[in-house]
Amino acid sequence: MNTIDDLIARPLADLGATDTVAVSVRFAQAEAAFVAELGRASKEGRWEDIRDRWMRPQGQCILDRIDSNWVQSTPATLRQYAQLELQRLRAFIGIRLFASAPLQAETSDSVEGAFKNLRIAFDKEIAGCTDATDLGVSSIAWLGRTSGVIKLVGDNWLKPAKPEVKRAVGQALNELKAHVEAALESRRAEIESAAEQTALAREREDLSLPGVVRPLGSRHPLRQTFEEIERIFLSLGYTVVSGPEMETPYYNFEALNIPEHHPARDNMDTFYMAAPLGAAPLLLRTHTSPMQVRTMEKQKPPVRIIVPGKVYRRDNPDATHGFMFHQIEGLAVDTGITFCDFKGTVEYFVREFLGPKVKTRLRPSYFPFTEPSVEVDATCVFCGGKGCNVCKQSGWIELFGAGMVDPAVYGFVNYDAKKFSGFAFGLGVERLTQLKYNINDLQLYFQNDVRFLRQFA
Ligand code: FA5
Repeated sequence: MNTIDDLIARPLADLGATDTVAVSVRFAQAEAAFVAELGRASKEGRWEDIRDRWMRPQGQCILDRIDSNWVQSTPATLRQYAQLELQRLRAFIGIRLFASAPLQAETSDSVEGAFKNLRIAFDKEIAGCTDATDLGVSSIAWLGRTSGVIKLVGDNWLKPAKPEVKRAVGQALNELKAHVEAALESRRAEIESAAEQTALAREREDLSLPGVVRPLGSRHPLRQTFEEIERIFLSLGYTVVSGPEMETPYYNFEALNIPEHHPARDNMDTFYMAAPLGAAPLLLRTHTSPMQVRTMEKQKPPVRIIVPGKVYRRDNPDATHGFMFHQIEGLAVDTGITFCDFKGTVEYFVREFLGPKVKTRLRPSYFPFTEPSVEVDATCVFCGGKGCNVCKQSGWIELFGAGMVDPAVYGFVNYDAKKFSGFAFGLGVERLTQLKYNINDLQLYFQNDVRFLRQFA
């Protein structure tokens, strides 16, 4: 292993010290060598040998050789740094030699003066500490158990002190130790809080950065149709009500003038629930019309309601059929409601929903609960009425079924059929949405393919 004399004989660059870290390592080696030598020499009572070897004579001592061999030969870029390291080493060695020399103090005043020098040296050193590593080094240098300055002072000043100053030395040493400990602690707190502030400043949120873009969902096309239809009828003074999807045959059929074995049940034959013995059977409602009866049972005219909701039928799924689909029922009952009111309402709705150019026509039809009954057709939205594949060249598209409420239905809800009249309609939400957006397959609504759904965002 190289001795310190070998080391300082060679320029720093030869020792591989070509950056600040490597330079610091070499100075730390020199410091460690000094501490070891001083420790050995002090035990043998020859601390002066170390002083003479490291600090005197001028030009020959180790510190001066370090200056000429290491600092002066260092390239300009690193020289200033090496100079600072040397300065630090000088202070380190100086203070230890000072603490190793016997205390020349006859009075308490001179004791105080000696300790004041130590305190000044310590305060200067601690003020130069900029991080936790510096603090650690200073802490060991002053409080270290084997060669810290406080230990040296205890060994070299207190132990051999003359009786008349011993007490003063002991007290001053205690004060110095307390000062060193307190100052190290408060400097540590300062450095930690400064580091925290810096970290906080670094981590502060940059509000100018673009945010995280989260894909937004959109309303399902059927929901959009619901909302559009509700908007139109709310503007006409209708209210929105909802009813049960599980119905009794009475509300789904009988009260709507569709008795058992009536052929009109055939195309609605549906999903029945197994009912407990004696309980009324239940079925999944096949249309929203039961809510006509349920509403009129509860409410005297005037009635103006729409009923959006799910319905179920035993239909095979295809491009225009589902076994579950949506309807919006409409019902208006009051005194003096005529077929003209019905026609005006239907025309207004179709124009609002499909656009002002669309014309409507009424075709005779049949529903057991309306009389007369009609199918409402609109001029084809795809060809404008000229005839195309969608409208099978007819120029017309079937929209929904409707009619004037059959007086037989009023009989089930105790309305006076001579006094009140009204109309009802049942819109198929999937079909109306198909027409509005030119969707060729009803099954697309329920397949959850975002490529389809995104088109309605
Ligand atoms: C009825 O359900 C009557 N309750 C409508 C009504 C109400 C008439 C009030 C008079 C007064 P219909 O079975 O035609 O009628 O069905 C109404 C609409 O539901 C149809 O025009 C169609 O748009 C839609 N629809 C019927 N079956 C299906 C199905 N399987 N899939 C999707 N839509 C359907």
